[in-house]
Amino acid sequence: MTPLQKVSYEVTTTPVPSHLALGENTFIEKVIDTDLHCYDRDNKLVHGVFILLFQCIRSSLKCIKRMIRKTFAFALAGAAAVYATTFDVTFSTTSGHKVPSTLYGLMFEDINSGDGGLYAELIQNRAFQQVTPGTSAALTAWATLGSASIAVVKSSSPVSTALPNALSFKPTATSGTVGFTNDGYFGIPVTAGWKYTGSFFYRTPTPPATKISSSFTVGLRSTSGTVFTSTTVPFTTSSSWQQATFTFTASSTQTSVTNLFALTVNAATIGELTMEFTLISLFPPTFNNRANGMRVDISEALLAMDPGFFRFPGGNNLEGQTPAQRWAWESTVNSLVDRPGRLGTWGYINTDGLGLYEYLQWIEDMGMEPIMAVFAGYTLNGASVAQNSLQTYITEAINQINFAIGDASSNPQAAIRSAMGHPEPFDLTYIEIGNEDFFSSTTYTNYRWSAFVDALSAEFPQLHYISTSATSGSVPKLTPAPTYWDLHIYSNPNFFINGAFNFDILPRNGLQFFQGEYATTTQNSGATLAYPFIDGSIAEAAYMTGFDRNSDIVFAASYAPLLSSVSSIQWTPDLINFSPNSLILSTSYYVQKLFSVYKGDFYLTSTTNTASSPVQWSVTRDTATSQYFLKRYHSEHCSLHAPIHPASTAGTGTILTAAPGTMNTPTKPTAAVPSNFSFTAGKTITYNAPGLSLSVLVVVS
Ligand code: LX5
Repeated sequence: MTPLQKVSYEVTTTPVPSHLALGENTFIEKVIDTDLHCYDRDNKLVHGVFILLFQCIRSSLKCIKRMIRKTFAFALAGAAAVYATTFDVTFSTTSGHKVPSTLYGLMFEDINSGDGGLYAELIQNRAFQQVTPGTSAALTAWATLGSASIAVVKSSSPVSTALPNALSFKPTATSGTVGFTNDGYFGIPVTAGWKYTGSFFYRTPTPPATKISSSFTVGLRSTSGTVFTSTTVPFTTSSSWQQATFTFTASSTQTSVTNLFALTVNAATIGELTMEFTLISLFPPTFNNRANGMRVDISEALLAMDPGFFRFPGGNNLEGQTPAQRWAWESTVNSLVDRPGRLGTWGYINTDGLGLYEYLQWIEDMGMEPIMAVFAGYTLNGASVAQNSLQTYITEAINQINFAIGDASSNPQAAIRSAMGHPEPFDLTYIEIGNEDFFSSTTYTNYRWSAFVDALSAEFPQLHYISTSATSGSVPKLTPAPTYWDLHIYSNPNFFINGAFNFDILPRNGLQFFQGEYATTTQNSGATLAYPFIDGSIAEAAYMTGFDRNSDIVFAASYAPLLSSVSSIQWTPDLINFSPNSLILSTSYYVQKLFSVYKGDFYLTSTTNTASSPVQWSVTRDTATSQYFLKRYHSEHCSLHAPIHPASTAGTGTILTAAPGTMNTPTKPTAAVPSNFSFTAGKTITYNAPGLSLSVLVVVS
């Protein structure tokens, strides 16, 4: 007979979980018997989601000592009063299914989050891409310093075909410091010890007969003129473009980010000479010290989530409003002077400095698996590319994939990758064909899906192709029949609580699902959210137990959108909001992180795992560390009574809890953050959790 472990949960009047107390040991290895119940103040059984981690660590040689780690995550909503609650959960420690390493990951597109965000470039509008010369909009972020004039012009001799515009600069005095400034993407951080790396192109359209040799000064300063750091860059007048490079290091940290990058010159040295500048760039230290790289703090916050995959580059930003405005990989590679930029879907210009190469290199550095989307002939104006015009885009997709994984010695697209610094192919398994093609299901069904997949499969039979034309597990018929489907849902807390079993009821018929986008975007009342709030985040936790439980058919899931500036916002809420020098990690961020870090690699069958159960929960195990997880949502204070065998000696835990409505915001970025605790364990755990909380309890025995 299969041995069982009994885990029960009892109500207490303790509003904050502070410890685990020990009780009777009913664990008899291999199978754990749990039966989860939670009652509201009227003593009615209510819905719940619950995370439980067990960890068994075998001794290094003879496996004579088994350690059991238990992790319980509670999502409890409710007021301060506490009412009778008991949880009993039953699960096997042997039967179940594997949890894919890709289960929890990230979905990214530039939605106020690439330029000025993940992509570490500090200078906004650095190359005057896609602007109309002569307009004030073309000068976004730029201003004169001293007696000078600036304007964006179409250069008579542009630095490249891709960058036709330049900043025309002319002193209007013959002495004094003159120049121009850039105020960055809503500020520029000045941080002690940071070495900034910069460069710019310049020329003198009509150079003087006698060459002038002088120097520019570049640096960071306050708006009132206090220079924090600077250096000089020598120059000579020439009608040809020259590139200057420089570095400077900040010796102080400025609390304010209202700082300026300034390029100045002594007017006495050049008089009223007109000069042109473009691709004026400044980077702080980047993640993994990559040139043209990513912001360190954002990368590290994402890395802390232990993400398994990275879906990019959209989302809507893949599609564009028209085919001409689509994300086209070729425009995002090679040198930065070869990238024209584009008007992105979200209403501002993408520099495409964060291009295909930069995505793939960073994904590799982060240890994630790419889920790379290709444009599939549908745009946000509702139009589909005609069947007889589709080949261009199919070829483009093949080339995009070859850029990532082709043989650099024989494939021209792969050779670009190699020249950019990565001769070896990147890892790539998943290709997403389009985005949200349920909006254009007829053309997707009639010809687009088959045209892309037939052609791509012929070239790359080893890859998996993800369809985007379904909104639920009730998938439409496509030829060839897809195995992989990307589903998106944005809703309110009730939806996510009630939807925790959405995947349980799907047939096991070989289909694999990707919850490529989901988030609580409104309150149950319909009111919109500026930031994720704890009620929604805990509801997402409820939904995510369904991912654990159904990870035999859910191979990946990602909250969306991932990132947004606090100063320029198209979409709320977002998982992480950032300013130039800070991050606001939302309550949903912490939920995502806890699920991902504790996802395990094997789901264990549990008895309450049915759609009719009022309690939502799942149990998984990590084989390497022999960790076991159980997840739970509930709307009242609850306590946990968990017998363990063999007896535990000690445990650690993490809890995220806050009053209903709590959000992490720029003014209160840490209103709700997880806290860690430790406890003494033994034969039984008793754990008291407050309402609206998510806890992870770890016991080793
Ligand atoms: C959603 C769906 C924001 C986006 C789309 C993504 O995360 O770009 O894939 O936008 S929506 O709902 O307006 O279509």
